[in-house]
Amino acid sequence: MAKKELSIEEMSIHQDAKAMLAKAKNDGIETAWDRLQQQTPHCTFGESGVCCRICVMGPCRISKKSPLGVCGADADVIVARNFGRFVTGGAAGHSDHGRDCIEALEAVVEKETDDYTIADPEKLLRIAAELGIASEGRDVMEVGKELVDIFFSDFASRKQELAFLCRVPEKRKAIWDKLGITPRGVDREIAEMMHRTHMGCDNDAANTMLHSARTCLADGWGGSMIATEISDILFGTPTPQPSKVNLGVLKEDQVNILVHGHNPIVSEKILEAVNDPELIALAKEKGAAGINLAGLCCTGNELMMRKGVPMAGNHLMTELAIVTGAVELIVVDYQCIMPSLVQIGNCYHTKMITTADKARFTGADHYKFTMQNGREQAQNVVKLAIEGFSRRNPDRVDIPGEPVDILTGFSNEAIINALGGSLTPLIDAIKAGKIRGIVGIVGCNNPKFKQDHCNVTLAQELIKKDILVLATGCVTTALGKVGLLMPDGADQAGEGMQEICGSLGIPPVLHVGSCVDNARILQACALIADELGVDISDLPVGASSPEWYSEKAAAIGTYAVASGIYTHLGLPPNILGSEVVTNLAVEGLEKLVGASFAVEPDPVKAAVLLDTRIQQKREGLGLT
Ligand code: XCC
Ligand code: SF4
Repeated sequence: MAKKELSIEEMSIHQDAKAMLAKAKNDGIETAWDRLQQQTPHCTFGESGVCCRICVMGPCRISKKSPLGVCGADADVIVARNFGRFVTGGAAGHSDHGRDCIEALEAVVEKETDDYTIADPEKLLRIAAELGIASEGRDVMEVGKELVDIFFSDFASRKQELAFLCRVPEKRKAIWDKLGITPRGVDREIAEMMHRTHMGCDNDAANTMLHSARTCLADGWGGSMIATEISDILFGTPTPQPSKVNLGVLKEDQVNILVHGHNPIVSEKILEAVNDPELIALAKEKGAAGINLAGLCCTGNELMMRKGVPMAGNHLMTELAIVTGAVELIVVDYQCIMPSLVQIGNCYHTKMITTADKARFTGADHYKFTMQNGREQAQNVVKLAIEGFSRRNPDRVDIPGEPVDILTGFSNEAIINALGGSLTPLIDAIKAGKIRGIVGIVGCNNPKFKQDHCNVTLAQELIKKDILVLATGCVTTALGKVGLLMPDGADQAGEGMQEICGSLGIPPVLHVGSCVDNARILQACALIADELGVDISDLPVGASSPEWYSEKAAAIGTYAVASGIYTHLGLPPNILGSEVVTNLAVEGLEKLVGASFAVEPDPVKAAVLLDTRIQQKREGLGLT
C-alpha cells in the first residue's frame, strides 16, 4: 500500500522550504518527497539487508522459506557483507576527495600551477612537524613535497598504520591493535573490503563487521582528515566570521550562481571569478546589479567556513533552490548531487555545470576543472551564468524569506584561540559541569523525516541540558536557519551554557565544517582525552546523525563508534535482517570498542539517550 500523500506542513519545518514546495506544486515540479512516495513501500528484502547480488548464481533473498542463498550464505553473512560494502562506499567517497586534495597540494608545491597557492603555510609547517618532517631553515614548498609523499603513502599498501594515528590516544590504539583493526592504507582497507565480500571469502559476520570498522577508521583518521587539513593549507584555516543562511540569500536583481558538492577546489575558483571586476561589469551590462554566489551542502560549508559565503540550503533544499526561478547556474563537483537537478533546471532557465570527470550528469554541460585551468574555467562558467540572466523569466521568480544571520568558522584552531590558547578552559567548564558534555550532530536530510525537525529538535534538547553541540554537514544549515548558530541562540540553552557562551561570545552550536571536517571533531576528542589522560570512550561526548541518508554518513557513524564515541542514528542502516549484525551494532561493539550505535527516530528521546550516556561518562571520570 502506498503511503498517504504528505501535506506540505508535514514535509519541512522551514518557511522557505514550504513556500517552494507550494511553488513546485504549482509549477508542476516533482521533488524528492513525491518520488519517495512513489517508491513507498520499499522492498523489504533490501530494507532489511537480506538481498544479495554479489554473484549470478543469485540474486538471492533470504526468507523463512529460503534461509540460505544458493552458495549457502545466511542472512548474517549477507547483511554484514552488504553493510561492509555500504560503508566502504562512503569511506571511498571521502577518501577519494582526500586524494584529490593531495594531488592539488602536489601541483602547488611542485609549482605546476599558477592558479592555486598555499594560503596557510604555518599550518603546513605545523602538520609537517606533527608527522616528523624537519622544516627548520627549509622552504615551505620543499617541506610540502615531503608532506605530499606521506599522504600519498597513506593511501597505499606498504604502511602498517596511517600517519595521523599519531593523533590517536595510546589507549585507543591499543584497542585497535588488539582487535586487528588498526587502519593501514586507505585504499588497502577499501580494496580488502571488496575482496572479503566477494563470494566465498569472509563468511563470518562479526569478522566482516570488524573490517567495516577498520575501513571507516581509514576514512576518519585518513582520507577525511587529509582532505580537511589540506583544504585548510590551500584555502585557509577557518576563523569565526558572520554569514547568512536560507533561500533568502539569493538575490532577485543579481546573477545567482550556486555551488554544490564537496571539494572546495572548484568552488574557491568560482568565488574568485564572481569577484572579478570585469565579470561584474559584464553582469551589469546585461542588466544585473551584480553576481551573487551561494553554497549548497558541503561545498557550501567549505566556502562558508573559510570565506563567509552565504548558504542557500542543505540536501533537501537543493531542488527547491532551483524552484525559486532565480538561479542561473548550479556548478557541481561531486557527492550528494541529485540527478533530478538537471531535470528541474530544465523546467526553469537553470543550467547545471559539472566539473569532475568522475561525476558527470546526462543533460548537464561539462567544464572539466584541473589544477592548471581552474581560474580560466571559473571565468568561463561565470560568463555562462551571466548570459543566463537574460533568459530568466521574472514572472516565475519567487525568493522566499529573509536570510538568517549565523556565525561560522569554528575550526579547532579557532576554538583553541577563542579559549585563549588552550583547551584547558573548555575542560575546566566540563569539569565544573557548566558544559556537561559535547555532541557532534552531523549529516543529512532524508525525506523519510520532516525536513530538519529531528536535526533541530535534538540540538535544542541537548543545549537545554548544557551539552555543547558541534555541527557539520547539512545539519549546519538546519541549525543556522533557526538561530542556533548565533551567540543569542544561547538563550535556549541551560544556565551553564548560557554563562559560558555569554562570556566567550560564542553560539551554543559551533559550526565545525563540512562532512570531511568531522575529522576535526575526532582530533578535538583526542586532544581532550590526552589532556585528561584517558581514552576517547571515557569522555562525556556523543555523536548523532538524526536524518542521515548516505553511505558517507554511515561511514562517519562507524568511525565515530570505532573511535569510542557513542553514536545515535535517526534510522537504522539496512541491517535489521540479521540479529547477529544488529546486536553487534547496538550492543556487541560496546564490549569491543567501548561504544555502540543507538537507533531512535524521536529526537527528544535521542537527547535523553545521549544525555544519559554523558552522565555515565561524567561519573566515570569522577565528575558530578
Ligand atoms: Fe550529503 Fe555533505 Fe549528508 Fe549533506 S550531510 S546530504 S552526506 S552533503 Ni555530509
Ligand atoms: Fe546468492 Fe551467495 Fe551469490 Fe549472494 S554470493 S548472490 S547469496 S549465491
